[in-house]
Amino acid sequence: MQNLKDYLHVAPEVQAALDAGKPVVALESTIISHGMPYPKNVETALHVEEIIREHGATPATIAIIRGKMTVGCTREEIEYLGRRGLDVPKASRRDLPVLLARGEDGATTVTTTMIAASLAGVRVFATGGIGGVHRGAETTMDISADLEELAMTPVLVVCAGCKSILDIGLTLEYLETKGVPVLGYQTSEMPAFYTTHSGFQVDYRMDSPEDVARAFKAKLDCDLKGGMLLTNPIPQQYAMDLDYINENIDAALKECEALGIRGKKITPFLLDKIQKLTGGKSLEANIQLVYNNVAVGAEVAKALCALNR
Ligand code: PSU
Ligand code: MN
Repeated sequence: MQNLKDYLHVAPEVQAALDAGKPVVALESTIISHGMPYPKNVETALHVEEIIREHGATPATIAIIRGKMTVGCTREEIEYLGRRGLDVPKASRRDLPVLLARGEDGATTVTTTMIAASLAGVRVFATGGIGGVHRGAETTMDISADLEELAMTPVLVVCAGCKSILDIGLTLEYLETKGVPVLGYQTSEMPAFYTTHSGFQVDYRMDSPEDVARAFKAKLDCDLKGGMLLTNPIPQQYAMDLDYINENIDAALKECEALGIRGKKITPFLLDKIQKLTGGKSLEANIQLVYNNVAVGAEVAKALCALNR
């Protein structure tokens, strides 16, 4: 891939860590520009990087900056992405070629963060929640590109499961079809983002970062293609009441439908609506679960590096 450097910029600190075989954790930018309001989004993104450093790994926040997939955004770039918010285009796989060719900016979703991480050689990525099969997808066909990316790109994604804005059961069926292992971190139940409870089982319970790293290494060693999903439940003290959050999710879904919102706008609309309906309580839970995920991500990245030594 001779011309790749025209489109990919890896920050010197991140490249140095990779060259030295040290742990790096990728982070997405749609959560900054489209997932949380300013200035909480910037505060959270910067604190997330600190947590990763405290755990002895190097953070790599990923975004498209002036036509380059940037692996390791600067503090100024994070501030810019957060301040511009929804004006930064949400960039999924289908958006990537045009944004790169035009030299534009883009907030990377789970999909494009996995693509850029993989091109740079970063194997572990931590975030809040992934996209999935939407409720009613049997008629709308609204299935996030995140699931296809997990099927083809070799990155381990740490998340808190998926929100019940999605059909969790169908999301798990889709991942099974695509051969994506769904692991639970110290749990056998798939977490549902704001709650530890979803009523669905994960494929395998993992008890330690080493356990996860060994399974992911086996996948890479056998060139099985695609990623893995490690679901990590929100810490109990920050978990929300199941009925309360589900009522608000249902209200947000009804409003989305009534307003006729379509396509890539659906997920950001629902996230924002839920935050407004819960008076910021869900935002606090969201922030805390991200902190928890990046800490686990850093530990898994360390364990993976130790195996490759
Ligand atoms: N779910 C969340 N927070 C998020 C997202 C999803 O709880 O910020 C973002 C992620 O970037 C994810 C994207 O990759 O939304 C999925 O969008 P869509 O459903 O349009 O594929
Ligand atoms: Mn969609």
